[in-house]
Amino acid sequence: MLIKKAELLAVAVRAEQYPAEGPPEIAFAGRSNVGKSSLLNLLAGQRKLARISGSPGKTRTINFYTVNGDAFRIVDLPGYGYAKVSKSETERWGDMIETYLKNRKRLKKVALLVDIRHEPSAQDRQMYDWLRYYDLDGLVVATKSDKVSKGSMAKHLKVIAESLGIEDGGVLLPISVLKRTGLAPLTAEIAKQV
Ligand SMILES: Nc1nc2c(ncn2[C@@H]2O[C@H](COP(=O)(O)OP(=O)(O)OP(=O)(O)O)[C@@H](O)[C@H]2O)c(=O)[nH]1
Ligand SMILES: [Mg+2]
Repeated sequence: MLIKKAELLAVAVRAEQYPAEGPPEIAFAGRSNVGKSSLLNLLAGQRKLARISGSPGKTRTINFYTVNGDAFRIVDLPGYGYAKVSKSETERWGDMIETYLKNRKRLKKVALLVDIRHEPSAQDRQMYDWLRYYDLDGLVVATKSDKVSKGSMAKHLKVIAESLGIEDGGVLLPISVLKRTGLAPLTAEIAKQV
C-alpha cells in the first residue's frame, strides 16, 4: 500500500499558512463534488480523514496531509464550480489556487479529477490550462466510473481527453471509490512523483 499513515498537517487560505516546504507534494484538484476528498480517504484507508458531503463545497481551504511520516504530502484543493458562490468568492478561490500552484516549489503534479459522466466544464479546461502553464499537467482522474457502463467507458474517456487536450504521455485513469476500482495505476503514478 502506498499510504500507510496520513494525517492532516495544515489548513491554509493564504501562503503564510502553508506548512514549510518539505517533502514532495501531489495535489488533487477538480470541481466541487467530483470526489477529491473521497479518493484521498480511500487511498489513505481512513474513512474520516477528509470531510465528505452530499452538499458541494465541503473543502474550501487548501488542506495539506502528511503521509508516511512526512515522506510526501497530498494536498486537497478546494473545489470549484458549485452554484452558490458569488463572483468575489470565485475570484478569491482563483487567487488561492494560483498562489499555491505558482509558488509551491515541491509541488510535483496535480491530479485533475473530472466526473466520467460529463464533458469537462469551462472551469475544468481553465484549470487544466493552468496546470499545463505551470508544467503540472498530465494526470487526469475520471471519477465515479461506477456510474457508466463498462461498454461506454472508452467513449467517455475519449470525450474527456479531447476536451482537455491531454497530450501524448498524459494519463487518464477511470476510478471508482464506490467499487474501489482503478486505484493501482493511480498509486503507481503518485509513486513515480514522490
Ligand atoms: N457513485 C460514486 N460516488 C462517489 C464516488 N466518489 C465520491 N462519490 C460521492 O460524491 C460526493 C462528493 O464527494 P467528495 O469527496 O466530498 O467531493 P469533493 O471533490 O471533495 O468535493 P468538495 O470538497 O466540495 O470540493 C459524495 O457524496 C461521495 O460519496 C464514486 O467513485 N462513485
Ligand atoms: Mg472535498
